[in-house]
Amino acid sequence: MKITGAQILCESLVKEGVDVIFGIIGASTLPLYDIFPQYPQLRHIMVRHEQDAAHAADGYARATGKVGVCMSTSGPGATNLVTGIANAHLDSVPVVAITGQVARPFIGKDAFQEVDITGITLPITKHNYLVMDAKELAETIQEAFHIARSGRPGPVLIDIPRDVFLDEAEARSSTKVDLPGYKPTLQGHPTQIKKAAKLINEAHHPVIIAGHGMIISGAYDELRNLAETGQIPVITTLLGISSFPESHPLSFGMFGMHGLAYANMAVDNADLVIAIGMRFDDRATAKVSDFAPHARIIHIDIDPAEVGKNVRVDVPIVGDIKRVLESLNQLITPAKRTDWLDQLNGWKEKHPSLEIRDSDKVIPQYVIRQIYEATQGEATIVTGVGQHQMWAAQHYFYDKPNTLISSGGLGTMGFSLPAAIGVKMGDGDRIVWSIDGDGSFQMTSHELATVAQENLEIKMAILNNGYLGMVRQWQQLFYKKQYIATPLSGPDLVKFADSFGIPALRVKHSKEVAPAIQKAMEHQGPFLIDFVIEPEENVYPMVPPGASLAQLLEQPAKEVEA
Ligand SMILES: Cc1ncc(C[n+]2csc(CCOP(=O)(O)OP(=O)(O)O)c2C)c(N)n1
Ligand SMILES: [Mg+2]
Repeated sequence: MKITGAQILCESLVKEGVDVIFGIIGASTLPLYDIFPQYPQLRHIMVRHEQDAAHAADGYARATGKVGVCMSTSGPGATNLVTGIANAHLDSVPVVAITGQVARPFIGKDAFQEVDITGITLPITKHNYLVMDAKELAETIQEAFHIARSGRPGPVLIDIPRDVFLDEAEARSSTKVDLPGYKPTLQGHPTQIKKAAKLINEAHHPVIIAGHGMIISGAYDELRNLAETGQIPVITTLLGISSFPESHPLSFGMFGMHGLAYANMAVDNADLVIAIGMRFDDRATAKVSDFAPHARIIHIDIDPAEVGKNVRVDVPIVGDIKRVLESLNQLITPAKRTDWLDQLNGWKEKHPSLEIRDSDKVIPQYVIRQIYEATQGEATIVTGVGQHQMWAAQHYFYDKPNTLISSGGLGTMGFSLPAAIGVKMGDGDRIVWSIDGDGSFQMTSHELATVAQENLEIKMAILNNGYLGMVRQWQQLFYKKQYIATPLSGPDLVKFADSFGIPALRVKHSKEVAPAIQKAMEHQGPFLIDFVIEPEENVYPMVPPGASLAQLLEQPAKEVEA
């Protein structure tokens, strides 16, 4: 039986288990939107900018492990998606982006709202398609979802000309996607796993570095098993946070440019690094030639392209982390490693990194800690990019799996609010706190309209320092304190939220912090708190650009308030 391209698309989406689509309509997608009422399983959430549709799909995917879907019209709608697609690409998030294209006869004519979106997104998608025949739609969509979610996940874009939505064809799909040339390796090579086990069993000072891949693979139990059997300290990347409970005695927090002192020291002094599902990003390794100078390196990752890309690796293992660790764990001999753990705990005592000073003023680290106390670590934290992101990573303690959602690779300001919408839409049971900077918030704050429209119970904490704070910090430390283009004004956030019908509070004193958080939690529905924080507070520790992990700056005494 023949049906229209638009129907084929909707049926295929339903088949793939899609329940939410984030998007904005336009001329090229009109024929598609027109039949949405026939598919009540597909809930369309209208956002206020296509970038946010992509971030919402990204947040949805990270929270659920399913593929997130975003949609736009041709031309500006499609180009607006680009930042969100790039964000998903750099953080390996399964997103399918569907763009309308001008009708086939107009392609290549610089038609109204025509852009070559497959050309534009080629380097920032795992794969993309321009579907020129309705007959190919069903199979293409099936393939796209398969590619997005399998192996190392990532975004896939499908560009569909307007008239393809209207053409009729049979909805032909296959029982199983079989793509020659795309067969992700899932099982690690047994010889490599044996070599790795030998190195681990013989190591005196091993550390595990857990990255985002650990969360994507859901290998929480396997990680814990490896760490506990071998008594190996666990350190995470930014996106590896919440892969291992931070209250566990073997947890030593995040390392990297704003890593905790003892985590950086552990990596710097290790004789073996077991890097799992991480890609040695420069914000993590710091000066790459000095990274873990005394260590052999085992690298476990599903993407062979990551092996040896940034650092030399002694034992690469390509495969799905969960499966690799299952095999590896069988070969690990129980160990104590008391001296090494004592040394790490000694560094932790000497360089606490997470102490918060007393003050009547609103100290951002204190705000984060109070949100942690009030939510008892049960919340999912979704951040923007900047200082507040680092404070949220450092000062909230993540014990529950997959509870920090943040833009790591691309560092996209504006990510928090739309991603939080996606998280809440994907998993309504989550307690969602968007922790945002005033600058990041202003990039996508129009999404308050979506939050209000869907009455999404998202709590928003804006750490308002009146600055593009992270950049101001660099100006202070490395550009002679010339604050050029970083002081930031903005709307009265309480009035602004109120204009969307969202209740809000402003907090200017330390004693108001906890009651405001309580109030936000007691309120059913969205709530915003404008925390007017110390404007020139800095994020420490910090590894200056070009320095090694060991050369980190800790909070200088003179910056600590008298
Ligand atoms: C889209 C985008 N533009 C610019 C930057 C560069 N940048 C990184 S952090 C930052 C400041 C962020 O300010 P804010 O959101 O207020 O956070 P704060 O650092 O003050 O906590 C800027 C401009 C970026 N990461 N993303
Ligand atoms: Mg700011």
